Amino acid sequence: MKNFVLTAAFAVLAAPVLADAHLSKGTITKIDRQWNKLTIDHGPLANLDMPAMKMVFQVADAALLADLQEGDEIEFAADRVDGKLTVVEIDK
Ligand SMILES: [Cu+2]
Repeated sequence: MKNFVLTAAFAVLAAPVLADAHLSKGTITKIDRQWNKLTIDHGPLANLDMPAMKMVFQVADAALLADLQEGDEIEFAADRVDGKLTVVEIDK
């Protein structure tokens, strides 16, 4: 029984970590709601083979910007969409 409880606790604690493995950390330094762009001071992006830097991203969907403010620390996923580096997911 004790083992079961420990295993269940591990599964609950580990699941969000594993689910977020594709996300990278960053701080929003500028929001351009007119053109759906974000400037993010970001950590390394493994999937894009990119080191940490500050840069502008296209945003896939304006709805992603709804709750954001400059200075927010986020976790996000970026990918190439039509040749442009684009934020496709944001987790605040
Ligand atoms: Cu970059």
